[in-house]
Amino acid sequence: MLHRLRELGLSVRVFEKGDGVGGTWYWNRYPGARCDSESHIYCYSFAEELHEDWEWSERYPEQPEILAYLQFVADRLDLRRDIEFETEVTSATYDESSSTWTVETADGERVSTRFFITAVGCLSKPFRPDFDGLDDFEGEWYHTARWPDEEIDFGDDHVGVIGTGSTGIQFISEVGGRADHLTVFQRTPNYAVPARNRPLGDEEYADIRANYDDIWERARDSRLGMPFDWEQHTAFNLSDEEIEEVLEERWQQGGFRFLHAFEPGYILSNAEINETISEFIREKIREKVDDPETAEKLVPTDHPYGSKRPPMDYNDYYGTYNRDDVTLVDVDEAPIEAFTPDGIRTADDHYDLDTVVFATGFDAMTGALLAIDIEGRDGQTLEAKWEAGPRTYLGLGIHGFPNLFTITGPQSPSVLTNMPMAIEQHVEWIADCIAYMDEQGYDRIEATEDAETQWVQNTNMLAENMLFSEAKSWYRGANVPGKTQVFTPFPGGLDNYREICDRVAGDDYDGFELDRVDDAPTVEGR
Ligand code: N01
Repeated sequence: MLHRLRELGLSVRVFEKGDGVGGTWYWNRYPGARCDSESHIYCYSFAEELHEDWEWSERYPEQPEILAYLQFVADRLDLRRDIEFETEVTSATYDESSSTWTVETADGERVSTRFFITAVGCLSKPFRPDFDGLDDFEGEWYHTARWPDEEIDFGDDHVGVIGTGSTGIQFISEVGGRADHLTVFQRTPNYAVPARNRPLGDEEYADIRANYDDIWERARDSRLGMPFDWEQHTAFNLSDEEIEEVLEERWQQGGFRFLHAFEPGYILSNAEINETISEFIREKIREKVDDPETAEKLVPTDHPYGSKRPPMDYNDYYGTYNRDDVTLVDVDEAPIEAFTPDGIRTADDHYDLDTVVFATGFDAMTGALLAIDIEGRDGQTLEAKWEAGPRTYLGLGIHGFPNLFTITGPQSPSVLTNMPMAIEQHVEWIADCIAYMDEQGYDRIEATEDAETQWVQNTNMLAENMLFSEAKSWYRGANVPGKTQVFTPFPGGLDNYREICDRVAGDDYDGFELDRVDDAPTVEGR
């Protein structure tokens, strides 16, 4: 966004809480952190020079490599000179008379700006359950999303992990065998599909480079922002054996290619085929875990495959439970009651622990936005407006909050896609919109109430027709006690969404109100 706005000749200041670039990949340094999107598409597509001078080493990039990539991009595009690091934005207030925002930082600095753009991420405010007794726990504890920048030696420790989402699964398979004992506190099992990570060979890489234009075109024009094909759109007319064959082939390919066995929207809306796929994975889990009782605890039955974000298995996750030094504790059956000075007490036992790792996720989608005290027109706060759940138009604009753009905001495809594709689409759309406003002499843009209401209804209706409502997921805010539960990302596909956004822009920003503020003081170049 910074790069594009500079290209438009605007003056831009970026505020960043961390002391370096990287966002998610700056904060999530836990052992095993890796991206589930394949590396060659988990990067920027807009500048060819970036592909030419960067080479990914593995099919899925590890956290240090992604962080190094983002540092490389920041240097190459000379971004750092406009970024204020270690600076937390605490509030942003819209002033109607001048049509400007005043952004305030924790240091007390106040900046006046014509446009206020948030790029705070969808999964950036960590969520930690409020367990009794944590203050009295005499061991060490960490949250995976605030991992220290140093190696932690678990060697002699009894380590406990709470959480078996994507993060927990990566951490558990990486640390199983590296600690004296690992105890996993699982509330809900998940469907982990083998990622099938491997180094990227020279020939394969040359092929990727030679075909990048085509790869990006297919990724942009896809539901999930990934350039993968499916042979059969649906499973209609296929026998059980043929379906099994397709699934087995995709299982061998691994990662998100498995989710492309059939068209992903179909998998997520057809309960019958979804159950066949879910059962296929359940059988794989049963095959991998030696102890049948442990296996059954690891088999998910409470939600359909894909109705929660599907995790990946990089390191024989299920095999980890065959080790003598790894124990699975079902805290759905016997919940965690409290921390004690020596460990964790559940409803039916006590576990002695030296270290506890919270892999308990995030206050997703809205948490980081609402952590900033945002006040729009007529003194309305975003927190008050979103009390019953987020309301946006396209996930880009909010009625009552003029000249605020939210990159990967609620009700945009964001987390249901390969994120860089969704981010780039938003960045391009916002930059084009600002350029259009300048060309036409507009000072202000605001989503209309009608357009916003229709968009929220549209998003909800699409989600209701899919299987998402059958899972207690962070997609719906169900992981944070007390949070309003509403499905938040746009589930209609990045391809369709892009078309809608292009049509809106082509129609003079249909659904937005644009106007001039005659007496507004000009804020030069902002
Ligand atoms: O968080 P989660 P995450 N007692 O919310 C458990 C992305 N990501 O950090 O399922 C006991 O998925 C909770 O249990 P339950 C990816 O989009 C991407 O793992 O609510 N347990 C669950 O098991 C992912 O989806 C990559 O019953 C409690 C876990 O904590 C998203 O980040 C890598 C509990 C939280 O799982 C979030 O993943 C990693 C309690 N009181 C993550 N409270 C990539 O590769 C919560 N839990 C790109």
